[in-house]
Amino acid sequence: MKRIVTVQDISCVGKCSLTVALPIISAMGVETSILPTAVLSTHTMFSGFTCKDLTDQIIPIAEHWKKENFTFDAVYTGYLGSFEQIEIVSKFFDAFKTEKNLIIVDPVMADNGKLYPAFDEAYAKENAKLCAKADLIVPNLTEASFLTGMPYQTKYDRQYILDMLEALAKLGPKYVALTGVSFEEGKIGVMGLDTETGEYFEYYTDHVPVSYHGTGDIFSSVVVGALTRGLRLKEAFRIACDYTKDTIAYTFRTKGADTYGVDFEVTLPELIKQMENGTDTDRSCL
Ligand code: PXL
Repeated sequence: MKRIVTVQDISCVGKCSLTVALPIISAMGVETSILPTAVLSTHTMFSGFTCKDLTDQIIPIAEHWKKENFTFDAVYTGYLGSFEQIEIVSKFFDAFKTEKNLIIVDPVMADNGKLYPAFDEAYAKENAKLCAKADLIVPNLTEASFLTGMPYQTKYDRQYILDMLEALAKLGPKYVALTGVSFEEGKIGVMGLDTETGEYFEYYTDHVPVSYHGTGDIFSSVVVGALTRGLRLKEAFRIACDYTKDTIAYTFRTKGADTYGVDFEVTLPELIKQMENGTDTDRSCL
């Protein structure tokens, strides 16, 4: 069985970060080790949340894992709490990168044109350095604009997205994928670039016009699970787009709009069925 490690916070209530990555990637048939970077009572969209920072635990945990000779088929990072944490996670990448494994960075820090409350521009710049070490990055449009310095636009054409992908590629990752891309009313999806071959890929689904917390983490977790199971890049993003859209649609149908989180637990069986095509082979070519 393949094994990944995901490095992000645990928000005890509020479906995001580790409380979605762990069940989703496990359900996809991949052992999911975790490295919690902080324990929060809830995610930061609730007021009055508590937070215990665990930055000082990252290096001792990594040293123990090294002694035990643990290796990971992928290292996946999401929400990281501080500038200092990014520097330490960057060292963690150096320690656990192998020739075959994938480093996947979801540079979680912003949405809808704005940084999340805990972050500033200096944090965004440091995040760009982490992206440089990744094999694949999956920013949304807002995060991509903070990473590249390109203006954030809500109305854009294909050239703007191509330019954004080129600018992200210049940061250094092998593959870049922009999420939340929409060229057509009622459709939304992902557009990506393999910087080595110059090939683009894209996939769109119907746009359910509602926003829930944690759906970016669900999307990235599915991409990580699918790639680790040996699926190709395009296929992994198709499955992630469909699963995220179906889960949002189900939640909207049964609960209506709120900002809490989606009922991904209900749609997991469908995702598991999609994984029947997983090959579990090493990815010689994405
Ligand atoms: O879903 C991203 C996320 C993860 N973890 C924490 C957050 C957020 C987004 O706000 O606050 C703690």
